[in-house]
Amino acid sequence: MGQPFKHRIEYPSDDKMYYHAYAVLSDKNWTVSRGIHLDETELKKQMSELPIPVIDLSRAKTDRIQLAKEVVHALENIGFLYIDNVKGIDFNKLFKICQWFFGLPMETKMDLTRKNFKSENHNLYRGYFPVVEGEPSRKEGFEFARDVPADDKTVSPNNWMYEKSVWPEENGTVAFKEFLQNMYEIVHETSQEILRLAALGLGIEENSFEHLFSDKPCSTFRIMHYPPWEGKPPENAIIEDGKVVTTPEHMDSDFLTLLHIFNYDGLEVLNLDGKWIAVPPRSNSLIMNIGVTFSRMMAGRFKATRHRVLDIGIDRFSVPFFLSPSFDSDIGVNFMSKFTSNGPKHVPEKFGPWLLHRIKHEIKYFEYRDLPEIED
Ligand SMILES: O=C(O)CCC(=O)C(=O)O
Ligand SMILES: [Fe+2]
Repeated sequence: MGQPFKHRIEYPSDDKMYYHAYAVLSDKNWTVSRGIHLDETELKKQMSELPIPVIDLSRAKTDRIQLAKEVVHALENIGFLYIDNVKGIDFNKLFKICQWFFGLPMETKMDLTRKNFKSENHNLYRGYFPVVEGEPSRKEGFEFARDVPADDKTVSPNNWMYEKSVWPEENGTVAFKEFLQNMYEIVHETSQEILRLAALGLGIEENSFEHLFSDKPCSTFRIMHYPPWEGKPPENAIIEDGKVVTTPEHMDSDFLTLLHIFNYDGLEVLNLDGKWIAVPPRSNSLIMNIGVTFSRMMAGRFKATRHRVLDIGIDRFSVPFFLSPSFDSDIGVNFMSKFTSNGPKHVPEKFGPWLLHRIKHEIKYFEYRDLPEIED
C-alpha cells in the first residue's frame, strides 16, 4: 500500500461522540492520528491492551443496540473479532471436508487447478491452487463462489471474477459441494447481519451496506491447507527470532473476512505497538477481520489489521470466506459522507477494477499474478 490514509472525519451520533482519533495506515504500519477526545498515548494504550473482542450473535435480537456499538468499537480499534453463535455450521464436518479434499491424489486436484498451473484447464480464478515451491506462502487451496445464473446477460463473458466454480467428483461418502455451498450461504448471511449491526452502531440505516452485495457479490469461499515446511524455507519466509511463516504478513483485500481455524494456533495480528499478538483458536467461533476495501471506504475509521500465519510444525487447515461486493459496486472512499454533510467528499470507484489492480499489480500474490485484465 503506497498511499497512506490520512483522513480524519467527524461523525455525529445521537447519544455519544465517537472517538475522533483513528489509526492511519502509512506504508506498512498503523500509526495513530491525533484525535479530539483521546490523545495519542491514551489511544495507543487502549488499543494495545485490547484483547480480541467477542461478538455474541445470540444477543442480536435481545440486546441489538448495545451489540451494534460493540461491533463498531471492535472495528474501529483492533479490526479483528470473534463471532460466536453463528447458527447452522457443523465444524466437525467442515474439518472432514477439508481433509477429504486435500487428501485427494494430486492428479485429481490438478484437474481442478487454475489455467496458470495447468494450461488445458479453463478456470482462471476459482478451483484449486497447489503449493508453489520457493514462495514464502506455503499453502494449497480450493476456492468457489456462488454461480451467476446462466441467463444473466449483464456479465461480460471475459469477466473471470464471475467464472463458474469447478467441483471435484464425489465418491458418495462426502457431500462436498452441497455442504460447502450451504456454508457459503450461512457465512454470507452472517456477514450481512454483522454489517446491519455495524450500520446501526454507526447511526445510519441498517441496510446501508446491503446494496453492495445484493446483486452479484464477488465473494470467494476458500478451504486451505498449510503443510509444514520441510527442509530449509526460503529466506523471505523466515521472520524475527527464526520463526517461519506459511503466510507472510498482509491485510486482506476484500470487504471483510470470516474465518475458521479449527484448533490451530499460528494466526497473529499486529497491534498498534507494533507487537504481534496471537489470535488463539476458539471452538465453534468465526474470526472476523476487516479488509482494505471496507477500511478504505470508511477512510481508515474501520481497521484492516495486518496479520500472518506462522508455521506450527504440523499440517494446518483453515477456512476463510472473503466477502466482496459486486464487480460494479461503488466502493469509493469516504462512504460516510453520504450520510453527513461534513468531511471529505465521497469519490466513486468500482470494486472489480480496483481489486484486480490491487491483487495483480500491487500485491502480486502468487496465486493471482498471471490473471488477465478484464475488459468491460
Ligand atoms: O489461515 C489463517 O489463519 C488466516 C488466513 C489468512 O489470513 C488469509 O487467507 O487471508
Ligand atoms: Fe488474511
